[in-house]
Amino acid sequence: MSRYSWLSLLRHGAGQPWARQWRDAAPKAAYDVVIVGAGGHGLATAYYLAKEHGVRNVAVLDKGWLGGGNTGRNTTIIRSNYLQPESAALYDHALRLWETLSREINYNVMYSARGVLMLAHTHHDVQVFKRHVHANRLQGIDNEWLTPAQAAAFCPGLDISDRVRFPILGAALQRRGGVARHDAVAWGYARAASALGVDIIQNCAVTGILRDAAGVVSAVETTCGPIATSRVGVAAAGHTSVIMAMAGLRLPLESFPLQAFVSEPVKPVLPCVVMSNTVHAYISQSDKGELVFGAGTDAYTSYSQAGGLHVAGETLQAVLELFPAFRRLRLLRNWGGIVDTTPDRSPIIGLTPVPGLYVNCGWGTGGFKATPGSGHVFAATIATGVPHRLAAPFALERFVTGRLIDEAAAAAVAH
Ligand code: FAD
Ligand code: PYC
Repeated sequence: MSRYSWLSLLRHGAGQPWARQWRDAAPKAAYDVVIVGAGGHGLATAYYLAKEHGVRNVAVLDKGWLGGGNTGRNTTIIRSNYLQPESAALYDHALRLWETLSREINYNVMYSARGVLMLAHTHHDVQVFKRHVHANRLQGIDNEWLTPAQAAAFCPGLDISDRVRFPILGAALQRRGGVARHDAVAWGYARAASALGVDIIQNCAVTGILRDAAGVVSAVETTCGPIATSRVGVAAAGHTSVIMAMAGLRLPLESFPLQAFVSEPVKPVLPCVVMSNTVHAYISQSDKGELVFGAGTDAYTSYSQAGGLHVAGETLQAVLELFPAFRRLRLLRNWGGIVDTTPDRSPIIGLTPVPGLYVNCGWGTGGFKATPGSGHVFAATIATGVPHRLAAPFALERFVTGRLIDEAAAAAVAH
């Protein structure tokens, strides 16, 4: 793989053709590890397996195209202002990796730490966000409380008057929070993993998980034939329950559609990310100029990637409640993804009762921000067979022991 640099840009500008970014691999008969799902989490896992653990005989299989799941459908908000110490540590691990990711994988993922502002409109919001601010500061994570005037100074365009239906009483700001380019994250990890020998196989759906006489994983059945392996890592987001059922496992997961929306592009009008639980919407502006926004999941479980029309209407109403001026913009597109939520709104990362089968799921509406950290700790867990220190609290067993990690409030607007 040639490294991207000013020099390579000059060479290609002078006519040298660009090479393919990753190999279009044909499946081999056997691999040391098979990862199911070529979203950001699966690709990052494969990259760190190869890079940090020397496990290079790895295949990443996807039933569609890489990054075509939630990784390519999300609104790209990145932050680590979670309440519980276990989650704050995990998400901040990811945030630290974001800060150097473009250099690490030699691919511009356009991580932009433009600040995430969480608006408080009720006294309950004020109490909850101040609690998050205090907890985060004790955990060594940046988060600060702003008065309405400070919030408007940070994010011009916010209406802090009391003429609006839900006046802003203050806001929690995480300055290191921001956004990144979702496709670039998938492409960058794919390119870097492929360069280390990982096979990325698109249009290859896993249809079965086979076990030997001792019950240990021995192969996966796929639409491109059987593949032998003793370790399978599932990172399939909304379709995790379907895949785990192939091994006879039922996980505490529900899958819901979650929608995203973009407006036509306009000149820079919104310099930061704004989230509001009470009005129930979040919004940022992409580097292309589009306003990118969304709100909550559908109320009913579904595998439809469309989502309910009434949710679209409510999301538009909420955004316009916050920013009435955006009423004049045209909506360009909207789409949905299938998010997998757990009862405590925290992910599940680790081993399963089936030897050789590992799972990384339950990120619900908030797993994009975790992508590098999730891949990093999942790779260590698969490589060693022992949960990574930061992944250990997120084991499946917590739903038996009762040591839940309740992040319903930190999950913000979405669920
Ligand atoms: P995915 O990217 O969904 O990848 C899973 C892959 O598994 C898919 O490519 C799929 O094709 C593949 N697959 C499924 N079944 C099979 C099979 N049988 N065989 C082979 N492959 C299979 N998170 C944030 O942090 N910030 C946000 O702002 C944010 N906004 C969101 C907005 C929307 C509209 C949505 C839908 C989600 C949002 N999220 C956000 C959540 C985030 O997108 C996800 O948590 C994260 O992208 C999950 O990544 P992943 O790699 O686990 O899953
Ligand atoms: O987790 O920050 C988040 C988020 C924002 C929009 C969807 N999820």
